[in-house]
Amino acid sequence: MATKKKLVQWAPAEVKAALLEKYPPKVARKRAKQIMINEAQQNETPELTANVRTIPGIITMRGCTYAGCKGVIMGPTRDIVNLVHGPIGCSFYAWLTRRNQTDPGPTGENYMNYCFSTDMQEQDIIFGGEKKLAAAIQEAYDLFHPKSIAVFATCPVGLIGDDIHTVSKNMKAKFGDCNVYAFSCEGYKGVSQSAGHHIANNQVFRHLVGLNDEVKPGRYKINLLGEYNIGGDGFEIDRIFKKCGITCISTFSGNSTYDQFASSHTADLNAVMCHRSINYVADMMETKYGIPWVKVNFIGAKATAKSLRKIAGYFGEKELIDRVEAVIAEEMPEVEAALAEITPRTEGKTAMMFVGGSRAHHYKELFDELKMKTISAGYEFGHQDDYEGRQVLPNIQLDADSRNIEELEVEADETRFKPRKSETEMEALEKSGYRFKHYDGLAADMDKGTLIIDDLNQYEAEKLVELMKPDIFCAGIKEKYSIQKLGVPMKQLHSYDSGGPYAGFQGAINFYKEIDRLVNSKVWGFMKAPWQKNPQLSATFAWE
Ligand code: CFM
Repeated sequence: MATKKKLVQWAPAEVKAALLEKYPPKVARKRAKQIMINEAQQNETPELTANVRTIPGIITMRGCTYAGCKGVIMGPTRDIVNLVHGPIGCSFYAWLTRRNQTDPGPTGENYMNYCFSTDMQEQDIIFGGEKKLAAAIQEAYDLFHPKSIAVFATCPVGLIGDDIHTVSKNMKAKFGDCNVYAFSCEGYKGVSQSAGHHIANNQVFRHLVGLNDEVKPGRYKINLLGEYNIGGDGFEIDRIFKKCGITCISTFSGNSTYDQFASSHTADLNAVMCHRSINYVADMMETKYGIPWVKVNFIGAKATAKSLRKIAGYFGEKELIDRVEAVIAEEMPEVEAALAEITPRTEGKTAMMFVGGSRAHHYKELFDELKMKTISAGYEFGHQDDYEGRQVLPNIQLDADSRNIEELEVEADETRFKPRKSETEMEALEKSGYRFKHYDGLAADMDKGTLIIDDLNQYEAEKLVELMKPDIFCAGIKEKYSIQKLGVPMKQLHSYDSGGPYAGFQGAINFYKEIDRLVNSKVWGFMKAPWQKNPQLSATFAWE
């Protein structure tokens, strides 16, 4: 293992067969549908099975529905009290571990440092926890007088049937000046955290979006959807927006506030970064308020430039287009200088990425810039459209697990629906190659013959590393040490270990340096002790 060859020869079909070899036939058949040898670019019908239950007994990389709702979507919002109704562990483990950063701003209102929980006990499970929940909401209100309190259900809450929505509604009516609402995001509600995103999107749309009609200053107003300010990514993107003269009304939900959500319907474009977690809100805002959405990606210097141009192109005004070009021209030399220094050391090296529902795709940009090859990638909980593009959406078969998650029925708002562009303007943009409501997915960007694997598990991860010997493996904390023990450096792409930001221009430079450090470190060659490599010890007596 420790002897690293430059180019490992492997045939994708053989690797796939080797991954499935140990499984019982039924499991192997199921898993085979989630392992795709990439040649399916631009398909109409999905080739890869995704967003289905993990087979019991398999140690998945996934998280739960509660994690997707409380941790992912609502977690980074600083001035909403996030109160978890459940046993203390659910709250504690969802507290600050994701490294979403916050700047409390001039008001200083920031509840991120607190861990709010009803701390359910056995007696609450037996006798019901609604009274305890009401008391906890009251206590949080008395202590902090927040504008808003969000309540999150954990597994036992759903099992015993506490009516968190009625409790929240009653408390909201009682307070009069605090918006209280709840999320039925029990951990078991869906097959992964993805269901939690959908539940969060629905409730944010229902209870927050559109509450503040006040028009904010700014000429080019957008929302940045699906950016969570991990390791300060959002701060770097904000810096660039400011420089370009783009006003970000609201971020869903990195370093966000209650008022940002409430005002988000006043923006003129939704720029969607993480398609998986937030496409629901983008679609609903378009239907209700007439705000179009486009996919963007601020991971990778070239991708950042492309996304900025996309935003400028939408507004179509020379002033903005020129300014964006000037910013790109100003930022790129430092990026190029870093690449010129680093790429001779990274060129030709190989990477694997198994992350969430969008990063495995976004980060490929950065590896491309480093001239590294992504030989295998996949999502923990992406849907088929995240892999193969939104054109497969009409052909995705909805199973009972997906139907279990509420779909909001949205109509155009009678007074506030306002198309941001005329039909002819939209057509002209589309004709010039501009694509709204579109995402190509991961497969389109992966080379032919690479392996795309959904819901990779512990066993397959190790097997894959053993067979394909990548120079770096990217995933999360659960994978980190088992991979490193195989002598391959492992970079966390969820929390960034202790690094970041990796978004935007400055972030790209940070990433190049970090990857250079990891793939060129000699330490990985010392993973085996001398006696493991050569078990025959020989010695001589001192007097010989
Ligand atoms: Fe979107 Fe995310 Fe991701 Fe995600 Fe996540 Fe995350 Fe992720 Mo971890 S919202 S899908 S649920 S980009 S927490 S910031 S890194 S798995 S790839």
